[in-house]
Amino acid sequence: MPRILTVGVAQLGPIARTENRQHVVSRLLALMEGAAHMGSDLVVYPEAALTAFFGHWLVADEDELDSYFEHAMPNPAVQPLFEAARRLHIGFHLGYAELTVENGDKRRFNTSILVGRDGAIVGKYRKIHLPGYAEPHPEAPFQNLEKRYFDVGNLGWPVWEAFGGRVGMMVCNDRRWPEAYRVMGLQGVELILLGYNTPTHDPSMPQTDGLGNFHNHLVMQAGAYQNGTWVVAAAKAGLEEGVEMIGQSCIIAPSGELVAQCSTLGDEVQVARCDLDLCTSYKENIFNFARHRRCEHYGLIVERTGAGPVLGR
Ligand code: ING
Repeated sequence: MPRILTVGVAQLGPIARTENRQHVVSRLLALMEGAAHMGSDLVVYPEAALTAFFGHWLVADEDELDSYFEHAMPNPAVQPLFEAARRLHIGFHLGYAELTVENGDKRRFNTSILVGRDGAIVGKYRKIHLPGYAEPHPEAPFQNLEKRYFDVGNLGWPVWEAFGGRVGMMVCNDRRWPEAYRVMGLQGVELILLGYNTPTHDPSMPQTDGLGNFHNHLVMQAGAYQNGTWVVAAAKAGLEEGVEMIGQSCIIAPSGELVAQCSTLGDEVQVARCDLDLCTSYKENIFNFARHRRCEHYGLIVERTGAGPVLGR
């Protein structure tokens, strides 16, 4: 029985900092309806899909900062998404800012969840690679204050049995780091879901202006191919609160080929039939970790470079 999953990548255009959750959720519902109309079993939303990407500016007031976070998931504002998932029998991936209390302390994470076709939460991931800095850079045209607003994710990169395959998640900057794919690849992942908010300009590396879209697809196509997995990536795109962000949301096959891509900078859904069994030939042949990956010989290189522990030992 072929394991074919029809997946919708749901790109969002800008969300204004004054846009309320109800209006954003209505946009997400329209995308979910569209994806369901095209036969999707699963729809993938971006990182920070409920609010403007507030990491791009300084929020000095703690109450205002907390207003960008979800204090529970689900909650009344997003409940219509969970109900629609049940009604349409479609699962979804959602990125959002998570505020929780652990051992009496407020913790803040850049989080994503995977929700099944029955509307129940299957799994949660908290972003590990937080780009940017904790103190504002006044000279920059916009900020990236993720190190100020979020704690480093503390859930690792789990892989869940879901939707007939092995599904994992990462968030935005994680996609630039091969370890993120490999930790899930070592768990047999077949479908990686992610969202991103990526400015076209990186103030720290102006020489990469014009390369944003290339680097975006480069890292995900490589990660997909080198780990024999599908990758579905949804952008928050367009000019959001003065920051121009890339689009090009896409669905990438285990071959590394782009099989679907958004072509606007607004709310747009594209769908592809993802045959999860296409992963198997890559995992059993060219990227057969057990047969070809010789971790025991990596140590010398690691010791010479002083790099961290080698995965898989
Ligand atoms: N954003 C960006 C990303 O990794 C960035 C940070 C911007 C990196 C521009 C490189 C260039 O796509 C988030 N939210 O991680």
